[in-house]
Amino acid sequence: MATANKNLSNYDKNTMPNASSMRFGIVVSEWNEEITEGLFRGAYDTLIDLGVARHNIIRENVPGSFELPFGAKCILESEKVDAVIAIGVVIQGETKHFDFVCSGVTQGIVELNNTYSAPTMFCVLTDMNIEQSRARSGGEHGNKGVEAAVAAVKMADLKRRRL
Ligand code: DLZ
Repeated sequence: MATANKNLSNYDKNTMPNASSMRFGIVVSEWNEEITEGLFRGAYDTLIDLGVARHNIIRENVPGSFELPFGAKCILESEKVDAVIAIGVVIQGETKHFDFVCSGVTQGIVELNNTYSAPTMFCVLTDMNIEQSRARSGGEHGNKGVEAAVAAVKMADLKRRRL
C-alpha cells in the first residue's frame, strides 16, 4: 500500500494557515555559502508565496552553523517574530569537528525551543559531501529551505492559537 507523502516541499497552499500578518527571522550560516544561499532562497521565496510581507522577514548572517543558536537568540530577543528559521550545512570532514558542530547546533536549537515562546526551525543539512548538499538545496532532492518555511508557518500558527 502506498504511504502518504509527508514531504513538506509539496505543500498545498489552500490548507496552509494565513501567514499575511506573520513575521519571521531567518539566520543564515556563511559556511558553505553556495549551499546556505540556496536554502535561504527556498525559504524566503516560500514565505513570500505563502503571503508573508517582505518587510516581515528579518535576516541575520552568522559565521558558521555553530553560531546559529546565538544568531536566532539575538532575533528572538530583539524582534517580535512568530518563528525563526536557522539555516546551515555541516559537511563531514576527516576530523571530529563535524560531530561537535552538529551536536552543538542541534542542542542549541532544542534549548531555544524550550526557552522562547516563538519556535526555531532546524534547517541544517548534515551531509557526507557537497554533492548531497547541492541535491537538497535546490537540486534533484528539492530544497530543504522550502520545507523549513512551511514548517515555520505551521508552527507560527500553532503558537498564535495556543500561546
Ligand atoms: C570549523 C567548521 C568546520 C570544520 N566545518 C563546518 C561546517 O561544515 N559547517 C559549518 O556551518 N561550520 C563549520 N565550521 C565552523 C563552525 O560552525 C564555527 O563557525 C567555528 O567553529 C567558530 O565557532
